[in-house]
Amino acid sequence: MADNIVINEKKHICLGLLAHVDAGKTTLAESLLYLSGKIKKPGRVDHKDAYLDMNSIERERGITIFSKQAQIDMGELEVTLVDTPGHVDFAAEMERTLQILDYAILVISGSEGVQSHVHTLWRLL
Ligand SMILES: Nc1nc2c(ncn2[C@@H]2O[C@H](COP(=O)(O)OP(=O)(O)O)[C@@H](O)[C@H]2O)c(=O)[nH]1
Ligand SMILES: [Mg+2]
Repeated sequence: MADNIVINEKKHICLGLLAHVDAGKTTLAESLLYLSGKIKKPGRVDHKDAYLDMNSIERERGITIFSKQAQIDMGELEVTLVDTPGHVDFAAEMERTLQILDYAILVISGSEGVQSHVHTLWRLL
């Protein structure tokens, strides 16, 4: 994909999380933010305190509606992490992020397997 941008001599990448709704994108984002030291306590979608599901409607419904980003410092690497909505109703919001991603993680639910929306996401990527 696009050349990576160098900011302050650090490599910078834009990393997107994509998946069918409820596969675990926001939960994975929460873990990455916690393990990198960005947040002190891991929140949970079902406890309505996930860092990136900050909108009141998102917290109430337990789903991501808006794409959102967080900055993670990983030593030599600066990562802009982008969480996206997996619900088909909000697909336009997810597609909006594709043009700025250097890399993407396509999350597959271990219990649900490869769902139809995963094929669509794979083709889009
Ligand atoms: N058992 C289990 N539940 C998970 C896991 N990852 C996410 N969940 C649960 O699955 C639901 C949806 O997760 P969420 O991160 O909101 O998925 P998203 O829609 O892809 O952002 C939440 O209730 C999570 O607590 C996992 O690895 N194991
Ligand atoms: Mg989510």
